[in-house]
Amino acid sequence: MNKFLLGSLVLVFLLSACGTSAPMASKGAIEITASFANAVGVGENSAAFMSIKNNGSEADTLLKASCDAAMMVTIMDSKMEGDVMSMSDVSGIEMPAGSTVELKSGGYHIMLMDLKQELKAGSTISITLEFAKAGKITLDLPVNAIGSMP
Ligand SMILES: [Cu+2]
Repeated sequence: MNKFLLGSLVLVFLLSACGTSAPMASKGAIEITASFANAVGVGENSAAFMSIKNNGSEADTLLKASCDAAMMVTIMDSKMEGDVMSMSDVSGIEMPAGSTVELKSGGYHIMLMDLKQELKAGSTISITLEFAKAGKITLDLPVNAIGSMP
């Protein structure tokens, strides 16, 4: 993809209203849409949410996530135990061919721990996802006021 086309896609995303289903990043068979991170202060933890689709005919795996703005980044799953929500690290997220995995509140998410900078609502944060087959995909996530849902 050339730079001009990439720039156009970013512009299209910025111009479109919230709730758009147009992909905000894609590479190989992987397409990422509707993503955002929660606004928090320095030293706090945030979570990033998104929808990841594997359009390919082969399975892929989300191996890890990285973000320069956080001291540590992990992929986590959440589940309810009784009426308590607990989160645990996962070693990766399997993406069967043709599947869509939703990273959302109460499920999988990218945990951004110990932020080095404030995440202000309305700004963006750069996160890189690494897939076994598709490789690295970097996207600029919009930062939303905490508590807002995708
Ligand atoms: Cu978490």
